[in-house]
Amino acid sequence: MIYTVTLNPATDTILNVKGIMGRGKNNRISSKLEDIGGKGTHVSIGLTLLNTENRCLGIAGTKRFNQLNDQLKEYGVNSEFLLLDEYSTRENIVIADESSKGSYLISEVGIELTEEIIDEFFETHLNDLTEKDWVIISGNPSLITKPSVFRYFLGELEGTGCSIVVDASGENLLAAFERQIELIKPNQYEFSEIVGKDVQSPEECIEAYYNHLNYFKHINYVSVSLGREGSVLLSKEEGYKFIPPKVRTVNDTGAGDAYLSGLVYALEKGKTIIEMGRLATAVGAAKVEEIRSSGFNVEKVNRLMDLVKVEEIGGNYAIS
Ligand code: TA6
Repeated sequence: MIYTVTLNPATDTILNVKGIMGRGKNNRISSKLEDIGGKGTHVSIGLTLLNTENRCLGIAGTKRFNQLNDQLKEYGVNSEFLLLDEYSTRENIVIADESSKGSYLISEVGIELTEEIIDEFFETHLNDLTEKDWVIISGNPSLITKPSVFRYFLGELEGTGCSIVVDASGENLLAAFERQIELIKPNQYEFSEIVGKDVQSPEECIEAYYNHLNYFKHINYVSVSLGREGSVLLSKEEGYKFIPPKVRTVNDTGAGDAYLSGLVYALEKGKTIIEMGRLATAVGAAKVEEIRSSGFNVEKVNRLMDLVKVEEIGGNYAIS
């Protein structure tokens, strides 16, 4: 079974604005949508759309939880959350104008997790994990949660023998380097921090990866998103660049989560690294054409798959 875990879920209120957003003017709303916030929730929606059995888990505030859960049910997502009565499920705001330059994301803080809450989460939702299972941690705990709690969570997970995927940032991403991890998905800034070099292109990314292989020895795959440059997908044996086809950007919020759902789908099914990257890139491209933060058109994914450009750029880099 594939489990996604969202440690600080949210609902997204999406405000679509006429014209180009600006200060000192009346930015008029053309439409307002309630959607699911991320990030593991978005990965579960993606896996469900790709017709892969999965369970969407998380820890949420009791207040406002129905606004999230009702939408998950509409997508047919099988979800179970540990609810904390003292908190409210947070609301994030996504503002998308007609510039096609990307959206604005404004997010609430959310819930503070503790090791005791993590223990309760394991007892109630993760108590029968085996080495056959996959756990996809997507999204960070809130900024008021101590980094040691995420580290503790990873340690408990590793103890079950399950396959772990981590899409997190900052100290939470660094905690993944202490564990045996299937896949991480840093963006180029997070990757640059890890290798201590400002990588600006897929080629620089590949070179930095192979010149710092010892950093990644416990991580089987590294996917680095490089914005309009596309992404690179790296393993110790090979590395590829994936360039998405040109699409019309309506709302890029959630594209990374959709991309991850494509990676996880292919990885869990034992597909090749090229098949993983091609599907993930097509899913991410299909998502940005959607007005919502979550979901994508599966027929569009199938059409876009063949338009994804793939270049092998793994090379004989000096391995220090
Ligand atoms: O990746 C998109 C998204 O999941 C949005 O839906 C929004 O809810 C945001 O990211 C949440 O990110 P955060 O890092 O605050 O959990």
